[in-house]
Amino acid sequence: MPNPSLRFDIVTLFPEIFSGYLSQSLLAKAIERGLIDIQVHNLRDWSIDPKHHKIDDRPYGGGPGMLISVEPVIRCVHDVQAMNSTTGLVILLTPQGERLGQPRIEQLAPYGRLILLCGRYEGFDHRVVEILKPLELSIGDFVLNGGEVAAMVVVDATIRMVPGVLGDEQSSWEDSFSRGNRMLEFPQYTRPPEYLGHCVPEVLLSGDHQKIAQWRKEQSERRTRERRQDLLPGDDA
Ligand code: 6GU
Repeated sequence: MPNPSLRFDIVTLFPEIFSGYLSQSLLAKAIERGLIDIQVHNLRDWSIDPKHHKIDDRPYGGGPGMLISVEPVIRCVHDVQAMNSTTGLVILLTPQGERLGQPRIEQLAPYGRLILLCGRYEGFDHRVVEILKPLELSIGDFVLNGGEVAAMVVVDATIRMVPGVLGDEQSSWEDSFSRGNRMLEFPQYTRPPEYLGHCVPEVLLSGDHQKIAQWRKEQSERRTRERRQDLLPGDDA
């Protein structure tokens, strides 16, 4: 099989978190068709402590919790990089990172290979950042127990950009935040035309495609105005 157009290497202390997600059909099909490849690596396998496979330690200067030590991470990333001919982009998932948005997602797929480092505990020894100079990403202004869920978010959003991953009938092209489009989606309806007194808007049953397009555009604009002022032009967020 030819090289996949996008390979992910996920470095984590909890590899089992990914198994359910990875067996989901869209992803499983894309992997089977050779479009993407996802390898999950247990950081504990790179511990420098042969006995207890310890990978964390207490922070200098005191404070609560434990930090992931620099040595296992550097050894792991170097070994993982050597598993494939492209070095790839190293991404560290951290609440201190750049807030992830669709423009950044669209830049990721062309790297061909993404190495995702998932933190736990109070984070990594800062020398991990100094040495690897990773792209640091956060998925929002809240705190997760670890980077695993954030890594799945990166994988899930990025594979949509790989040609062939989505079915013909689906397209990332028209996505709400795709390619400069910063509008919320209009509401959609399917059968039945009436349920518990709630009717499908008349215009959608009219068969008038021009009117339907106009209605959908108005709905998108209205929703965006009401819910997400920050997305509108002029509000440079
Ligand atoms: Cl990437 N990691 C953690 N631990 N918390 C987060 C996050 C990442 N993004 C938002 N909150």
